Amino acid sequence: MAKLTYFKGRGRAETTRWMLAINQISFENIAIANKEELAALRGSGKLPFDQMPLLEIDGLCLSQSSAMVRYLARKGGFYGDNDSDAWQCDLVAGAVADFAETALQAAFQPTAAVAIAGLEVRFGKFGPRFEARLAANGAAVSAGSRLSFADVVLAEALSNYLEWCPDILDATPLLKDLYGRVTGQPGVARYLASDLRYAKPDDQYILDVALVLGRALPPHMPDPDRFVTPA
Ligand SMILES: N[C@@H](CCC(=O)N[C@@H](CS)C(=O)NCC(=O)O)C(=O)O
Repeated sequence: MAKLTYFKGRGRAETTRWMLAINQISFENIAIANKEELAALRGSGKLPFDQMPLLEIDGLCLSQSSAMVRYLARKGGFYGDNDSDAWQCDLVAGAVADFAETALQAAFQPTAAVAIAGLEVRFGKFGPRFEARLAANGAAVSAGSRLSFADVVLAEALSNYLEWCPDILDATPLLKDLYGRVTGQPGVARYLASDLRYAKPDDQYILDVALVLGRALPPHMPDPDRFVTPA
């Protein structure tokens, strides 16, 4: 069974979870809960850049979420059929990474209204372009001629946007349809309904991350430096 080590939440591990899910690869979440556990993990030599997430699979220790996603894409045949398809997958996945960052940061905003406003602006930039790409491609997928990891990471990003802005896909029907098809894939549907899927990030998640990394909390939270380790 694969092992995915990260905080107790979605964050930068979530695209890998969706790729494990679509590949129907069983995995367990290992949640690092404090500085001591992170220090031990770093001491194990499994993190080449001292960063999480870590994916242990096929006897390998994989780091960098984008590399994990691509490893799983190659493994499951989700990287298109030729170099041109693969380039398209990378193009879309690169745009998705930019688009997804706003959703990753949403829970760290001072209020829900600020988070939602930021997501709406970001969707206004990228949503119509993803929609246009689906229309132009004609294959109901964002890259190449069949479902790829680009569609999976796009749907993962959209799942976060939808939690904050439930109507956000109403004006982009092709994107909405793609979202439904990815989340309807058997492995993904099973994952989303399982205990492996963490809830939408909340203040507790932000506290967990700051505690583990010894970092400051967002400035709007009480006593923002409470976990910062003096140099
Ligand atoms: N590009 C990396 C970013 C990894 C990253 O920044 N991880 C954070 C947690 S979300 C971390 O481990 N930070 C501690 C550090 O950078 O030393 C990825 O996507 O895997």
